[in-house]
Amino acid sequence: MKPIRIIASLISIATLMMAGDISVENPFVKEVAPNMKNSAAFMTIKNSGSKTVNLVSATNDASAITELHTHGKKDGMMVMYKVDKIEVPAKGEALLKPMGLHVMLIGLNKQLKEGDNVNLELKFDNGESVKITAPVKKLGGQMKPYLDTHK
Ligand SMILES: [Cu+2]
Repeated sequence: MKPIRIIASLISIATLMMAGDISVENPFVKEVAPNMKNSAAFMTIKNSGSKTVNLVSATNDASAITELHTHGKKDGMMVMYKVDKIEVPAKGEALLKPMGLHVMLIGLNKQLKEGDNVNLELKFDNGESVKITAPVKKLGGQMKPYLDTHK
């Protein structure tokens, strides 16, 4: 191995150590119609550590309120509801996706259109805090029943 490659490897190891156990992949926020006041962020959260880590809160720069939500059946109806945490298993991942777990953006302070970005900060119960930038994407008609339950 050439000296320069050894140095590069050491730097990447140091970066990984500082970065902690949590990483976020493929974040995106759903584009919504101009009259909609809420949207949601989706992503894959990965945990490279040997202990379960929970996402316990989040903030973002596009809405007044940020909540952790899931989607499921209650009294025979498909509804959204708030959860206290989203579990990211050790050496595993949590998948936040339409019709499932999501970060809810309530009270949008601007219209979100494809091409915009939303900055989010995710806080975990191991003390880690992860900042991400999520592009706004158009998801099409599949999201309609999902958004209707967010009135
Ligand atoms: Cu929701």
